[in-house]
Amino acid sequence: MKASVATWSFGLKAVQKSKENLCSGKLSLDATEYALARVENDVSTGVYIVGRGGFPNADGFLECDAALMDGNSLKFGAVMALRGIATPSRVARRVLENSPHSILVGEGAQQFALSQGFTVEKEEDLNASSSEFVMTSGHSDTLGVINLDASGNIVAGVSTSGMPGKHPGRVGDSPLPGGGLYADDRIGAASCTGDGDQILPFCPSLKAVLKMGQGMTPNAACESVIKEIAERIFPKEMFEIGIVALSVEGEYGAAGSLKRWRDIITGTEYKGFPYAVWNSD
Ligand code: SD4
Repeated sequence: MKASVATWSFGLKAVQKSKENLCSGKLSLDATEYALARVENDVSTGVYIVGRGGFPNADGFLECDAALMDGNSLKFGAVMALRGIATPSRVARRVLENSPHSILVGEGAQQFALSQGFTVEKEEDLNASSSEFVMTSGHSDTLGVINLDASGNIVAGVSTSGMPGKHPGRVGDSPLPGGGLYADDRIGAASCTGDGDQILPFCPSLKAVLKMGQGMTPNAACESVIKEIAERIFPKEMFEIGIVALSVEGEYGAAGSLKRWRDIITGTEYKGFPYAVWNSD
């Protein structure tokens, strides 16, 4: 069984890319990196969501977080608050494979990227699509991708520019193991998106994988994670969170809260958390 799942509707491009690569025999790690990078650097439509053209921070700089986790080796590679690089997921892959460390941040992450042959781009070239467009069209800004290849290897990856106007150096849940992503070849993988400052202490991706390990379907595991958060924060207001999961059998599922800050700002009705999926069945 081969399968691919991604967060939000723009994740469809990542799933299509993953399908192409998984069907041509690529392994999950490659397929996940290529899918993330395709969306990060998507020149086909002129609309960018993550990576190039993501939301600037409070100082007007694009500062990206990205991570990959391999469910077979349990190796983890992440870059956080990385400036000047349009495809942070590619740097995260290099951290996973070519660095003795798992996480590199800020200047250190950029220094590492340079040592790996990446080019630091000018800020103007990284503001390729107007954040205004992204805000008003209701696009979300975190891509989570999970891929399962024919050998049974499952990999999760994420890429985000984080919260728009964030404090320089701020990191959310997305590039943290157990937070924005988790993968284990014995069970499956999960990835989540939403309000990272609120999400972070709940470790939703780890919890979803553990629940699948206890026998829940991916859908039931995702719903259970969201319900537990809702119960735990009651009577405070629920925050924005969406989670996708894929088992090593290729079964998928997702759940989300019925709240999205962009819709509140723009006065749009939110119809639920969209995600994209493909499997070879
Ligand atoms: C963050 N979780 O940095 C990300 C933002 C996000 O859709 O997922 N937006 O907090």
